Amino acid sequence: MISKILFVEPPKDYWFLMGEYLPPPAGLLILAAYIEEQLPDVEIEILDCQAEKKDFKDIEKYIEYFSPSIVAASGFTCNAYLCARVAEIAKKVSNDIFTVVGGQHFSAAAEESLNDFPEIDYIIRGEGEVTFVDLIRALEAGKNIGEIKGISFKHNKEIIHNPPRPLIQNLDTLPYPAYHLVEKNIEKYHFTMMAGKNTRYMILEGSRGCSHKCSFCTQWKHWNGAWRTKSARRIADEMEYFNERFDGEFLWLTDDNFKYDNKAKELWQELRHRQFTDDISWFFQARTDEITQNPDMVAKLRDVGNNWILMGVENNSPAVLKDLKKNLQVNDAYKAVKILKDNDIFSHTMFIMGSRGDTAISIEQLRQFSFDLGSDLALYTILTPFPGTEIYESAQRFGWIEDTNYAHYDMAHAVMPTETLTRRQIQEELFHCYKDFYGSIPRNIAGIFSKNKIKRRVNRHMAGKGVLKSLKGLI
Ligand code: B12
Ligand code: SF4
Repeated sequence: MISKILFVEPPKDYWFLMGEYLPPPAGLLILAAYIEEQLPDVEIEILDCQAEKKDFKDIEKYIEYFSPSIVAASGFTCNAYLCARVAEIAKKVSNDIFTVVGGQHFSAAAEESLNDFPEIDYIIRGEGEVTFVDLIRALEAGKNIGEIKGISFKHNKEIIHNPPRPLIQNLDTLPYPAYHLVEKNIEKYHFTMMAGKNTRYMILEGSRGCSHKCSFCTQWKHWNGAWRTKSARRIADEMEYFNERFDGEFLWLTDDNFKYDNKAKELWQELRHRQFTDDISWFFQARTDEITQNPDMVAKLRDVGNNWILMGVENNSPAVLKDLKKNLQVNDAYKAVKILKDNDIFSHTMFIMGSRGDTAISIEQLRQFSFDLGSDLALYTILTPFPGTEIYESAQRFGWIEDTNYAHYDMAHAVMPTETLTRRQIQEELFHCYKDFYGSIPRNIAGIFSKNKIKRRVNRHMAGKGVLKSLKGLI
């Protein structure tokens, strides 16, 4: 009898580059909402260890107390071991508990994970909602798991990967994320650097997937190379609901590729109609080419609260961009930063170093490019071979990976060398990027005295001693 499901958000490390934050466990809330809708008799709880400051001992006690039929967890590559540990604890409490994991890492590394972690019963690959509900129904009815699309599992020591599940056609049919399940924690969710310590931070989905195919990115493969969006009205409805029902004031859209063409105008109309202004700020990620092609819409969305945009600029070298299959012009980066600045939108750029051909000279050129670009926040990262990416396949084939500890797959640790730089040298280069950018006296003075409170806050964090100390610790 499947009567209770416990979702566990394990205790994780902070991504120190973005300062202090506590995110709601968005993926789990989205899944939980669908299960609640389809299987109203199943009792669901979410144990958010980050919000509730619980450790693995507490997880064990909670599983004993709640006595669930299924324990489920989700994690990125750098959190994979934590999810496996949750499954291990569940099995320790009772071997009858079914353990289920999903998400981008486990989908891509299903075979390896089932081999390495015998405590995991089922891996749900790709889109989770329908597959998880089918699994629960099959377990309840004692039906053959082999018929459920999208699942990987072990049967008599053999690993079985059922065929993939087709994607949900219309994302508007999904229920709203089940924030009511974490209501007791809701006032704790915040993102200090982005919105301040006391501003309530909530995550919602505008779209899933991406139509580009960058060689370092897990996102497009996870969603079968398709980009699907909710309608503008539905996104606005969710934003309004989060604000009115839960006082959400800083809303993070999970979109990795916000496409202006498809919905920006309608979204602006919807939000304007609902009198969205600056009181509710919201964020997404967009490509520089999308921004340069849609300056008018960028300006309009600013008027209804979109005050921070993250852009994957990645690199200054057209050859590296080609290698990364990013399909962007370097010049778009300059134009996009200018468009954001002209509209008082906080411009956040991301850079990738550590490509195979990178040298000390090419990284110095990348640094120089990032200074010239002059975005408000520059985050430098190290090329990381996440399972499921093309880079991972090449790295495996050619034996580039020197560090196989997934806990280090956070884009701040160098896990493979380049042709000319050791991992230690890459780590030192990363340190220098931050030291040179955030140690600049004119930039710091401009940050401290900026009229824009976001810029003052970001400057305080990035120019503080904490970031450089953490980066030095990685060398
Ligand atoms: C919001 C976000 C964050 C937030 C926090 C999110 C959180 N709650 O912890 C912040 C800013 C803190 C963050 C940090 C990082 N992030 Co981040 N983040 C995201 C983002 C934009 C949205 C996540 C989300 O909620 N998606 C919506 C849900 C519905 O999708 P989903 O989780 O994939 O879940 C679906 C399925 O995968 C499946 N599923 C997932 N889990 C499970 C579990 C079960 C049991 C089942 C049945 C199904 C299932 O069902 C769900 C519904 O279909 C994603 C990109 C994206 N668009 O997904 C990146 C992403 C997850 N982040 C990524 C990375 C690399 C990081 C960082 C390491 C560094 C960085 N550059 O930001 C840090 C790590 C921090 C840490 N130590 O945990 C990568 C992960 C790649 C990988 N394989 O590891 C992603 C995919 C971005 C990318 N394009 O590469 N992130
Ligand atoms: S990096 Fe961005 S543009 Fe490239 S595939 Fe991933 S989400 Fe799409």
